Amino acid sequence: MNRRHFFSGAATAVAAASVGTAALAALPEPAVQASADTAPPLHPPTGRPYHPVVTLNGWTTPWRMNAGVKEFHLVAEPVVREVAPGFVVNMWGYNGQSPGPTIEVVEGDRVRIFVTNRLPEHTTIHWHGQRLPNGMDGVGGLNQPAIQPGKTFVYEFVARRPGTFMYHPHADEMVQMAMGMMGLWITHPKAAHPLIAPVQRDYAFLLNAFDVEPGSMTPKVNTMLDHNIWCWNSRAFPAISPLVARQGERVRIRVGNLTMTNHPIHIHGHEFEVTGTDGGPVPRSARWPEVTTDVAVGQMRQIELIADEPGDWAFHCHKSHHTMGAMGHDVPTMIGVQHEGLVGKIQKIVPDYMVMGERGMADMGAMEMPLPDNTFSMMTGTGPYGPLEMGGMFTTFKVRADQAAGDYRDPGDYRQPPGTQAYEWQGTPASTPPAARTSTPGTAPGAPNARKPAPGGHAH
Ligand SMILES: [Cu+2]
Repeated sequence: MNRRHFFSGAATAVAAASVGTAALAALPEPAVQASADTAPPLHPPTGRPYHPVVTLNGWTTPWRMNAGVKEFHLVAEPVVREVAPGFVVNMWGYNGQSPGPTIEVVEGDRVRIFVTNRLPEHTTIHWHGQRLPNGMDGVGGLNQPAIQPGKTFVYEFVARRPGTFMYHPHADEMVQMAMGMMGLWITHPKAAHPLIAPVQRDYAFLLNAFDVEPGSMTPKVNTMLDHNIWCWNSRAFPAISPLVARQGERVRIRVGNLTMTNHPIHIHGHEFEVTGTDGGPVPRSARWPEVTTDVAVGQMRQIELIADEPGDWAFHCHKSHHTMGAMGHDVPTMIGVQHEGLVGKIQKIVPDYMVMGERGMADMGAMEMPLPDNTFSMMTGTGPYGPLEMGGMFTTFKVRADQAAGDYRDPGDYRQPPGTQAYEWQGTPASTPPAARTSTPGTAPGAPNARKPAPGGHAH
């Protein structure tokens, strides 16, 4: 089903049709999404009004209004997620995708969520950050029996406080989150709130990570730290949608971390404030300007900025190995190693062999090294001035004076006004010789104390 069809057809039909008594006794039809594209915002057809979020490479599920209760239906199931064009991964998710659909409600809404389990093992859903009755918190064994395959459970509570939340299993959770089970939950304020500013753009995404060996299609689920596919909403650069804004707009970006490590999220050209967490809005006295904010494991951060600088601005995780694709792992440092004559010999044995990193790794961004089936290259993406040498947790924040309000389409590459771009100096070339070495290896002060890593060990 394509997206436009989905939103003009099924969504409206589910939410707006007058639903008969028989239908109300039945489960709500689960809305399913086939596309990994960013869906347009879902303006609420019923219930209290709100300004909807845009989920990067995701979507918001419609609901059914049943006697004043917003009813949702999540189906936990195996899905095939396109992480990037040419790279699909067998994941577990909800309603056709990983992450599952974003749930958007309004403070004070009574919400009923039907959860059907179509996985081969039991599951539950925990509603991270919510105030709710203990029996609705979704920790298998502690708050409820697990939902067995084929069964449907019902969660029901009032969305008591506005904010940025997420949902994920609390049953075999290492495996189920490693397989991609998670989703966003946004509770909008019911009225003007002293700590929640109106914004013109409201973006949301989850940080997630997978361990997929190049050439394979299914994540390894027992990986503790050494993940190689770094994603925003199960999507990797250059396939992550850009965030776009009209110059002067106030923009909110909500980020939640369900990986096993922290991610310093960094934006170029603008400063922002953290205006909220999954614990609620941050008091004004506790806000300060930042250009990077660390999102630790299990945390959410809601940042806000004024998009007042036109351009295509990098927006990424600042851990540089998180902006690399799958091939970036286990590559030895070759800087300074002379390969002359070696390549031909190796190519007799390994025809596709290519030297990596003799002068640094930037060559990798431009070379077309043959890749195993079903992966994506280490450093990729091309801009108007060449390869970006990025992969993973990276996208762009595109600010334009002529972007129409509410238009989320990619405006294309930014054209810098003449005289505002770094340029090559055309004077006499520098002739200074390289600095002489002041020591030979092993003779520098402290050298005897330097230790080699243990054989087989490698750091990240
Ligand atoms: Cu990171």
